[in-house]
Amino acid sequence: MDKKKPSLNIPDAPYRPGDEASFESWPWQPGDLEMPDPRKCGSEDTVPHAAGLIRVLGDDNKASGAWDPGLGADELRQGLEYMVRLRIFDDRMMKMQRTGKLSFYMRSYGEECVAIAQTMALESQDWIFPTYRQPGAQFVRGRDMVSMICHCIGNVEDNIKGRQMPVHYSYREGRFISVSSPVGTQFSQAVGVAMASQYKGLDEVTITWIGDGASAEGDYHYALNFASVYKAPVILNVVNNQWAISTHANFATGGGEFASRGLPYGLASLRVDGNDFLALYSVTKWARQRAAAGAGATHIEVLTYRAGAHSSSDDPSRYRPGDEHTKWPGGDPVERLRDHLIEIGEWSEEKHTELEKRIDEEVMSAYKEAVSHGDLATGPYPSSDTIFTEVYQEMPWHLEEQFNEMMEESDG
Ligand SMILES: Cc1ncc(C[n+]2csc(CCOP(=O)(O)OP(=O)(O)O)c2C)c(N)n1
Ligand SMILES: [Mg+2]
Repeated sequence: MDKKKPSLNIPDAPYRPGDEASFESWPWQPGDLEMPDPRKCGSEDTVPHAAGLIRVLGDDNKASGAWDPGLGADELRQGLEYMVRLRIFDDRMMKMQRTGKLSFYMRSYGEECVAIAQTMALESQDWIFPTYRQPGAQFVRGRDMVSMICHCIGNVEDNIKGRQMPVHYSYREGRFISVSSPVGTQFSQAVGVAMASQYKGLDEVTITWIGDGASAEGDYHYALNFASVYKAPVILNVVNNQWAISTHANFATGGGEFASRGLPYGLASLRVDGNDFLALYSVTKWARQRAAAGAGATHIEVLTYRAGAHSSSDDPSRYRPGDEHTKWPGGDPVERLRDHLIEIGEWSEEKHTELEKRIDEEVMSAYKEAVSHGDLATGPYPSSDTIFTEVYQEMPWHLEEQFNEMMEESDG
């Protein structure tokens, strides 16, 4: 008898180096998707939104449709400025990494819109549970660039005293929770905090993000289940940027469908163009209204493309076509908002060039100030006694024992 050959479905990336990438099968035009009443709608009312794509900015750079948030020019220019700041900051920091000034770096290239538009749509008391790909939320919450660079260097002014890898920021004043290196953990923690806010009757909403790859972790499913059971005021975003280092998004779901995974959990679920500032702002505002009204969580697939390398340690030309990001139908988020502002007569190429120049100077002067507190090669670094402090409010006995031992050794 012939032995049946074993087989298993092993998903693969649609394109590999040398292939011609094409994304034509996606529904790219701003659709006619309705905006349901956020306070009343259930998961069943969002079936078309999970299957479709919410888009406001069309290829003609005009805004249209029910999801147009109607933002004023000042807010749009502010959003553009934050995005340009993040892009230039990232470029400069990557150069610093390449010249040995930082040990490691991760850019948000192509995804600048995500954290910035979404954080702008929130209230200042709302909690942020980010990944390393949402540092831009800190600009919206007012974090000083010098302090961000001090963290990336790990010098004496690093607010977390060298405990974390660069880009794994903590920013208490902005309610920006420490980025966790084990991916996915923030998703279920965010739901817990949202449950606490609801229990205490506070007007606070929590937002969190997870990558397409990390959504294959259990934390994602625990989060969706708890969010659904307790109707937690939380906004659960899956940033589908097509890649998890060299692993294609198809590996996480078997076919690249993320938004609809919220539906069987009974969660309102939407897919949004993650390179469209207006659409992202709008869905987040909608989800916040929903959460604040006690209608529960919203699950959002943020559809985008990781245009850069995963990190300073990665070389994407090894596993995907080198020009794949230029084929992405969502285009570039910064250029799309810039072109929309120009289209409505509220911006110009000259103003944009001036803005880039001003921000570049700002980043360079912030870098100079940051290294005055210590650089990677020569320090000064945070003192070694800080190993024992600041994690626990009161030092537990076993740490106290080790601390005393260290002090005795340094005395002797
Ligand atoms: C639990 C865990 N597994 C593996 C890693 C190594 N790792 C870091 S980032 C990453 C890819 C994550 O991809 P994705 O979730 O799609 O997020 P993206 O980087 O695309 O934003 C992996 C595997 C980790 N940090 N934590
Ligand atoms: Mg990813």
